[in-house]
Amino acid sequence: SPIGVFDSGVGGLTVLKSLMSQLPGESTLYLGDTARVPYGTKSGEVVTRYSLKNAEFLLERGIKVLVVACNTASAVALPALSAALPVPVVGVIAPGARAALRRTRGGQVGVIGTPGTIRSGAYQRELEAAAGPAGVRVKARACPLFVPLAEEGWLSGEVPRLVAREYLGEFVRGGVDTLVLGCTHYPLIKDIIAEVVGPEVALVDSAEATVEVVAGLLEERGLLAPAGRAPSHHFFVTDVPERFVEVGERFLGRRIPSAEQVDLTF
Ligand code: DGN
Repeated sequence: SPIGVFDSGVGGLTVLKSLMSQLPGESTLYLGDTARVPYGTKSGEVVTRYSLKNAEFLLERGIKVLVVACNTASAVALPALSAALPVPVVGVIAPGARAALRRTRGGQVGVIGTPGTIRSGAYQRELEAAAGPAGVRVKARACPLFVPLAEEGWLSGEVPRLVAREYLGEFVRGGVDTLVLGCTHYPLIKDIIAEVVGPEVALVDSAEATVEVVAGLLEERGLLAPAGRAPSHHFFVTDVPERFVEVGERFLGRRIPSAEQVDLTF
């Protein structure tokens, strides 16, 4: 059976991209809730309601594990999803936080994400809990303008550089040695972020860290796809598919042959 992945829209395709390269034998079902995007600026209550709906849709199609690719949904809805689902649920927050703790030298970790993710305090809590008595200093900042820049493909040049400087200049100078990219869209503007924060700051991609956790979980539970069968990848969206397919190809780094529009009624 396939791995289910959902996100508020195209962003989770960065997680799917890591998944397809780290676990090339696995089939996937991806749901982008494009009718209700963005999640990043909505309340936790609403994002949880949408997330449960998305999960139910994928579950009905026989997934063996659910990957919550959206940082905002992972930050606010993971307990509700884990309680409601009969299959393992993996979010992006805990893997990203743990990867940051493995990387940090001075225990000064920065987190950037949507307003919803940062406001929830989920990364901050996870980092502190996982650091234990060793301790960690966490600084968090919402960078909402990175989302439209990434979707517009505005990945280099003066405009994204200025935005990145505004968000991250002071922030990083305040003493951060490791920075968690806590939003699905940020891997696309990683180069600009790296340029602005400088080579002394390690960047942690939650998407990659998450797929490592998924791989470990599948192996541990004997759920890896049998070798020798060609994997399939299906895409579902809740709005018309045109923009998803066009923008999504940049996030996924390969063609999306088609996406099926589905109606998740409330
Ligand atoms: N997918 C969202 C996240 O990772 O938080 C970003 C897009 C959005 O809903 N604003």
